[in-house]
This record gives sequence, structure tokens and C-alpha cells, in this order.
Amino acid sequence: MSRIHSSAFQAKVMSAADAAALIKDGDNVGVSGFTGSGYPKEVPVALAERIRTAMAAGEQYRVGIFTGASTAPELDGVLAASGGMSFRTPYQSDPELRKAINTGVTDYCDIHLSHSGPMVRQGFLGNMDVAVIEVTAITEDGQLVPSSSIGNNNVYLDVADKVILEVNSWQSEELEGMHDVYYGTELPPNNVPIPIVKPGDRIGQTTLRVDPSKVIAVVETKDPDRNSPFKPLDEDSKTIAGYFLDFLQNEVKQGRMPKNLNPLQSGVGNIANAVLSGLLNSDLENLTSYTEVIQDGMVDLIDAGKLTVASATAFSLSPEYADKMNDNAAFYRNHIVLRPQEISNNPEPIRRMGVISCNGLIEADIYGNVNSTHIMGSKMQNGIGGSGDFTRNAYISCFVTPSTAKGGAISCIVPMVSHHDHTEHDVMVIITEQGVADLRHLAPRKRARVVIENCAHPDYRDALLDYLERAEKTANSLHTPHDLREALSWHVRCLETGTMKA
Ligand code: 0RQ
Repeated sequence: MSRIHSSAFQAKVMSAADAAALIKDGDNVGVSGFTGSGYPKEVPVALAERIRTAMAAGEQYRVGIFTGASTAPELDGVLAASGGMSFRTPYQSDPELRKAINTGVTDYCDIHLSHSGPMVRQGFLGNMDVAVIEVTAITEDGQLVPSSSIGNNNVYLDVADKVILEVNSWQSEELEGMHDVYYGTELPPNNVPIPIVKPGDRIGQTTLRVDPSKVIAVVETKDPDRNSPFKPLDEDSKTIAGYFLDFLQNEVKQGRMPKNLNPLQSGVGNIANAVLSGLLNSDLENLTSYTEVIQDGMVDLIDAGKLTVASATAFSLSPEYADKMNDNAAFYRNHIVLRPQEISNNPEPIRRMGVISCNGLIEADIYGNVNSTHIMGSKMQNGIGGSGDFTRNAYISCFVTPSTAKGGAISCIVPMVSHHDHTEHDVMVIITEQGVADLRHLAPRKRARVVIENCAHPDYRDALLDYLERAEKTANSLHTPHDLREALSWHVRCLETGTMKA
């Protein structure tokens, strides 16, 4: 049975190819999709085909793509490979798109996820010509039941001149009721406090609104979300998870947090997922989460009765767990609230509720500055995503990482990060498989020693200490000693020889 319960919308049903033809060269297109969930599955593929044909005929056909966060090969992958993506914001993790960004084919604007919707609304990022949004159903009165992510959909549906809807019957109908779409956000000076006091608070409506006169096409699909499975937990991830747990338990012991902790945020990636698995084997109970993505580890915590409620904007589940979510959405919607990303990542509730953030990194320096985005200072990996929204505003901001990358050839602890995403002022705790560096009360020189001694791999510890001692001599008792001639020599060596090892 069709999921389109409104005859006005039913009359607009067409093929993905016909819908894609309504997107023109030069359009800015706001699409749904957040970490492989809830992205439109067929219109982007048809659009990429049109772009390829047009380009083969020597015609110009390029579009700007605005999303919630990363999507999947059927969206970022095909459009980037077509060469027709002129602009992209705010977060991505697709190999084809990464290539297009790093070769200058696609201009990428890497902004905080909480800023992206408001910046579109404010008009900084240009006019939005078309929105292409996946939903699970259209109600009789023309409301849209959101899919497995909300992201910026509320903003794009509101501001776009025209709207194309994909109604995906692969998504469970029982997702209805899981979402909380808040329409109380205004531009300053009319903005008001967001009335969320606890992660599970519902403050909005369960559906997205759309002006029906803007809807130019409706496409029916039944394609699965395509997420990659997480890597199996290795020994290092388990060790990191153990350190994180010990750290949290000590915070409870010191009376700095209640027994069930403050709400948790967990970032993307394998290590962040592994950390959640560590909580599963702990005696912690009645946990809550105020985060942006629900990963496999969080579903396990709900199943075990340890996590009572999780607030996020999207799922980031392996295929196995996405099926499980679909089969049991009626159960999970009692424990999960999906919100627009301008709310899930909003600094105001994050700071007020005292969220504990936990994110991955590419490299950290001895003083606690963190690079989350650029390999060797220049090559974009994914983007800052929500890590800045949470880190800057967390009660305790943590970063977790193996101490080395590329089989030990690269140290993730370096004298000076080659790109700054999170400064020493925002980074409180760094955890590797070597140990925990709690930087909260330390001046730079002490911080450097704790990072080197507790977090650096033994293969690199002496060299880092040697750097610090020489920097201290060069900078002659200055506050944050660096030897600028030497600071990035580790990266230069790696670019020249493939390893940071001397
Ligand atoms: O490359 O796949 O080619 O081997 O970087 O590294 O170890 O698989 O790490 O999956 O945990 O991701 C920071 C990217 C970590 C992620 C980052 C290479 C490494 C590998 C990935 P290969 P891993 P993870 C909220 C939070 C920003 C957004 C964020 C991220 C690849 O956590 O995107 O936090 N964070 N959002 O080999 C050279 C180094 C390296 C290195 C790793 N020092 N030098 N290469 N790599 N360290 C959620 C959202 O925002 C949606």
C-alpha cells in the first residue's frame, strides 16, 4: 500500500529521472541525509546520470549540495564522481567526494553542524533552489513523517523554492512518533531559549511541515540506508574503552557527576563505537545520551536496559543494526528521540545539561590541540562534523584515539598539530591505548609531559620528550615552549619518507 495518504501529493508522483530533470545547472540543492541514514536514494543517482550525459555533450551542469552530514555512495559518491558537484557542505566521508574536494573539483565548506542550518536560514550560503528530502510517509493532511535522520530537513523544506520528496517504504512505518521537530527557532533578536531540560524531553511535533505548493515531485522508493559495518573491536579499542570507563567512574567517585553520569555524546568512527561497547560491560545504569548519532553500541546499551533515553538527529548503524531498528522501531521509539541537528547539536542544551563528549581525532599535540580533519595539514579527511559543537560546550570534553596510525608509521601525538580544529582551551581529556591524559588543571609544560608520558606510543615517547626539552631551551621558559623550526618537522619527515620515525 502506498505511503502517500494525500491525494494532492499522490498526483505529483513521477519517476526519479523525471524528478531529477527538474534540478537545473547552477542550482543549490538541500538534501536529507546524515551519516548514511535518511538520504534520498534515487533522485541523486538519476541526477548524476543527467550530469554525466550533459558533460559528455560538452554542456555545463553543476550543482551545490547541502546535507545534514555524510551520506552514501548513492548520493555523495555518484554526484562527486560525475564531476558535477560544485559545492558541498557541511560534513562528508565518501571516498569519491574526498577525492573531488582534495583535487579542487568540489569546493567544500567545512562548518559546525549546528551552524549549517542557521547559516542557510540567514542566507549566508546563498539561495536554496531545491530540497530533495526522504520521508517515510505523507499523511492525509500533507505532513511528512521523517525518515532515519532529520538533520537540516526542517530548514531545507522551509527555505527551498521547490521541494522533491522521496517516500521510502524500506524505512519502518513505526519510526513515526520517534521524531521531535522543533519549530520554535527564530533568527536573532527573536530567538528564545530551547526548552529541553533532559535528553528525552519532547518539545516539538512528530512530523515535518512543507508548503504543498512548493512540492514539484514525489518519488516512491524502497531502498535501504547504506552504512558501512563497524570494524570488529580490537585490543586497542577495548583498552581505550576501559580507560574511558575508569575515568568516568573516578569522576563519579570524586563527586563531580551523578552515579548514572551526565548525558553522553559519542562521535563517529570505530573507536567511538568501541567506547560505547565498553560501557555495556560496566555496572553503570540509567545512562542517558544527548548526541548526534545513534550507533550500534548505543542500541546495545538500550537493549541491555542501561541506556534509558538517547537524543540524536540520525542513526549511524551497521546494516545488521539498521535492520534490527527497522524491525523493532516501535520499541526503540520509547527510548530514542530524533531532532533537527540545530537542536541535537545546539551549544545551549549541551552546556546546560553538562554533556560528556567523546570524539575521535587524527592527531593531538603535546599541549592538547586537536586536528580532527586534515591529514598532514592539507588533505581533508571528513570534516569537523559535530565534534566542535560538543567539544567546545561539554562538561568534560574527551578525545579517544589509537596512539599511532598506519601500522605504527605515524604518531597521533605530535609536537604541533598540522591543522587546528579544537584548541587546548577546549580539550580536557585525551585517551589512547597507552593511557589517559587529564589536562583540566595543567599549565602547558605540565600538560605536555602528561600527554607524552600517558598517551604517546613508547616508540615515539623519547623523541617527543627530546622535542619538548629542546623547545624549552629555545623558547627559554616561555609559556608554551615551541621550536618553530622543528615543530612540524615530524610531518615533513613523514611526507618525505612515509613515516614519522626518525
Ligand atoms: O585512514 O582508512 O585510509 O586507513 O584516518 O582513521 O583510525 O579509522 O579512525 O574511524 O575513528 O575516524 C577523526 C576521521 C577518526 C573521525 C576521524 C587515518 C587512518 C584512516 C580514519 P585509512 P580511523 P575513525 C560527531 C563527531 C570528525 C567529526 C566528528 C572524524 C583514517 O572521528 O571524522 O568527530 N571526526 N564528529 O589511517 C595520518 C594520522 C592519522 C591518519 C588517522 N595521524 N595521520 N592518517 N589516520 N590518524 C559525529 C558527526 O559529526 C557526524
